Amino acid sequence: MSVPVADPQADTSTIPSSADAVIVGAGFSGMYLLHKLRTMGLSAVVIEAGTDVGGTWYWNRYPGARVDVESLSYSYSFDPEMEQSFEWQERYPTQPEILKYAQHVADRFDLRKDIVFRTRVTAAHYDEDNRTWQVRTEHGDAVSARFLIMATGCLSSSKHPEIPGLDTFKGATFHTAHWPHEGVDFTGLRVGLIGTGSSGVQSIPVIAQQAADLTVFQRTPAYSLPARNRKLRPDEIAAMKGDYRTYRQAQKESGFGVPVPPPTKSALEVSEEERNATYEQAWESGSLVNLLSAYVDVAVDQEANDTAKRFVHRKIHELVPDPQTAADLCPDYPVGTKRPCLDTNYYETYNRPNVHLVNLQREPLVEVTEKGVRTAAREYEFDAIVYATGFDAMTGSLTNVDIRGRDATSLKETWTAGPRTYLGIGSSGFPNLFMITGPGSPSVLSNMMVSIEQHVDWVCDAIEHLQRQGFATIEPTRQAQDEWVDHVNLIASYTLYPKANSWYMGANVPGKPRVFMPYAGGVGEYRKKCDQIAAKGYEGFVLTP
Ligand code: NA7
Repeated sequence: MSVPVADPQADTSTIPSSADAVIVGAGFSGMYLLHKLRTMGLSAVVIEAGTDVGGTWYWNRYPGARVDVESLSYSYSFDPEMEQSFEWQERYPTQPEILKYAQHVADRFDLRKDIVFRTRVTAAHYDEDNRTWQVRTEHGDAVSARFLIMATGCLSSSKHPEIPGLDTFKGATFHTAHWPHEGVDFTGLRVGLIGTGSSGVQSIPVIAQQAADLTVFQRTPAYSLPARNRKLRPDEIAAMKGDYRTYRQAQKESGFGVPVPPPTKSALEVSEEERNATYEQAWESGSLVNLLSAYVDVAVDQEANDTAKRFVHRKIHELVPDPQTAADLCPDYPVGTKRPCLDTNYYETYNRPNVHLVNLQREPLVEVTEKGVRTAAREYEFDAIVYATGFDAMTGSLTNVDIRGRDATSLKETWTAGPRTYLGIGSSGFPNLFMITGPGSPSVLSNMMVSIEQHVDWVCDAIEHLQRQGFATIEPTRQAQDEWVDHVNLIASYTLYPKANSWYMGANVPGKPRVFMPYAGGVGEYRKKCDQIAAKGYEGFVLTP
């Protein structure tokens, strides 16, 4: 695997022996946490594996990487002055533009002086006598803190395909989530690419333009909409900046953290003509939320969802004239139940003579060989292989750290049948441990910036409450946690989400329990619940003096 290259510009600090809070991860969650805790007068240290800030946007540098939420929406709202002064260039910003934004935030608040880079946290054990977390790093450093805040992101523990021979290949290999900082030149190369989630869908069209030949190995096709990306117009920037507060409020109250007019009709109560016109509008708009929110029942009713599915299938067949390739690209699970993608020329790329699609459902992967990839049908020879095989999502970055709470209880062992949290923020048995956008919260089903800010604000308010009222610890009760897990499952059971083998369900990682991990009740409703719980003196949590 390629190893990330050190960034000479990144500053590093030495790790203190103690702090009020240890924050793990310097992505958008960790950065805002650090800023906020500092303003509350607390000492905090952030420990980060990368060489600079940015989290997801630091690591995922693959060609074509972009966010699928619009830039003016996918940004912090906590600093109105920064909101006005930062100038986004594109509707859907590229990874370099988002990273530039993260670096701008780090500079503006002088964050790096409290971030220890190039350091992975390996363990965090709760010391009951001293009511502190003892945090250890891969370099053998130790820091003790009253609060441990995991700002580790939902998609940061990457995975490879579970097939033999990964190390035998003699050519170059790359994982989309660990892309070399200096980029990769595929000119003249025969490239194999495994995986067709967002990372595959975004990188395939770009790699196809460079490589002599690109073979894509697809286990499950993605639903993808054209992003219709473009430069932002001065008038739309001015309109947003002229009334940002109203928009931010609407984000907070919305379902996905992206305000859209709520649907009023069922997909089944309108004529086919009207329905197709609505879907066409969503397709042309370049917005995933517009498709998923086109009708009240797209996400919850199979028959309604089938109408959207047929529409996208028809689009794929229009874009890809070869009937077998088009058929192979058509997903059979309900629209939206695996994370849909936004693309630029994805389906059209399969019309290029140098691009080939291998449907692994017909021709399963067998192994990686010295020369390339062997399927049940034949061996394919490559100069380079790209793994766009995704992540051990939502729980991987938490369970990879040896977190032990009261009575040395291991978080990983406690979660063997699936993650157990209260609100996706805390877990019973782990006092003063907070997770930002943890399993059981809307997180990956939403505009992450909206969910991150909500969690950081809520956690910091909780910490302030402890300080003011003289409490030492906060921890969810077992009962509140059990009820929340049941509630998360119940909401998911009303939807079509459990019908797909998605990473939302843990289905992409062999042996991982099949549990729908995010909270599907919407960010607005979720926020209300969190606020009510805080207003009732942190109902469902035990606060100890
Ligand atoms: P995803 O969406 O998890 O996609 C990973 C892809 O890799 C997906 O097509 C997987 O097929 C495929 N994969 C994973 N393991 C294997 C094996 N063993 N064999 C063959 N194919 C495999 O990750 P991304 O990085 O693309 O995107 C993650 C999120 O980032 C995305 O949803 C956005 O929210 C942003 P599968 O579907 O599991 O059958």
